[in-house]
Amino acid sequence: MDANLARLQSVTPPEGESFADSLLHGLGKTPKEIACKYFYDEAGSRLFDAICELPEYYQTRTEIALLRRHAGEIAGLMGPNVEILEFGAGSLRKVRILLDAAHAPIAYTPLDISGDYLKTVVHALAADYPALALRPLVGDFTRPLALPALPDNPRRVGFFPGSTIGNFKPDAAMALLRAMRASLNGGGLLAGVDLVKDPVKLHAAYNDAAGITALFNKNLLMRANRELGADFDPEGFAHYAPYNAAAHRIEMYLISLRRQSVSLCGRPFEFAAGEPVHTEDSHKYTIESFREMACRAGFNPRAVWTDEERLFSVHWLESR
Ligand code: AVI
Repeated sequence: MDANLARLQSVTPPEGESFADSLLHGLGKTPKEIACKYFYDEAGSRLFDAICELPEYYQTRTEIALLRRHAGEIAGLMGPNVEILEFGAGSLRKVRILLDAAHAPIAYTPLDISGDYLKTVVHALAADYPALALRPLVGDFTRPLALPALPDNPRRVGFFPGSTIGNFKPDAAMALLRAMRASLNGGGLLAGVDLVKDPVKLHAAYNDAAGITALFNKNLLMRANRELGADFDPEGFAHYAPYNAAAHRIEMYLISLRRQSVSLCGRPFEFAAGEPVHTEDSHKYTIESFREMACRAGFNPRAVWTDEERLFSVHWLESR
């Protein structure tokens, strides 16, 4: 065990609703749906990492380039001796850029819904940053968080990269920003936000030629088979991800390719040929529309950085 690495701690109360409950509920609705937070078991988290490497998925490399280019300025805005709290930490790749630039950061608190995955990735970071207190937390950042206090109460800044905010409907996104602001105790938030752009480019990012996004989508069905003994045939469903230009969002579905019946927790679910199961929305913002939402959530939007093609944006928001 690395001396600077605390034991993985759970910070949200045990889920009132399990994967099974949520799936039974969502597949009982018309139209059918599966909540996108269930993408991220260990297999799904790895598939998402593979998506981030795809040539079509410009988000990750564009955001990383922005963080690298402006790391000095970002570190100045964050200030010295901070605790960085990352919401939905994933592979922990991007935070290294902040940790390398920050002035004597005291602690890093990655929060992720996939405890198994977090446990694996956090060790490498502990070895590379021996002076940093690392406090991995497993939990769902959309739910109330009981964050343990650190000795000396360092100023806390939030890090919410990857445009995960886009996976929430606008009302929920604003509520989430409000809740984050509350858990930052007056500290700022650095957020990565994907921008509205050419629909062809957006479509390609969610319909990659190698079919990794399709596998990521179908992992929901495979997860139900693995964890709940369901009998989904992943080949019986197609990945479908159109861009809804009016609503500024990619919508992701699994389409049943034939009439079929699937057994889940002892209950049969009927799917018509062509019937969609909604699995995700990925909302895109303009710089102005995101800043406006952040304002309504109680932040003062300060610096914003974007690339030459205006594909992606990184925002520094100060708590009001
Ligand atoms: C995590 N989230 C921001 C990704 C997105 O782009 O909405 C999830 C994803 N879904 C398909 N590809 C990537």
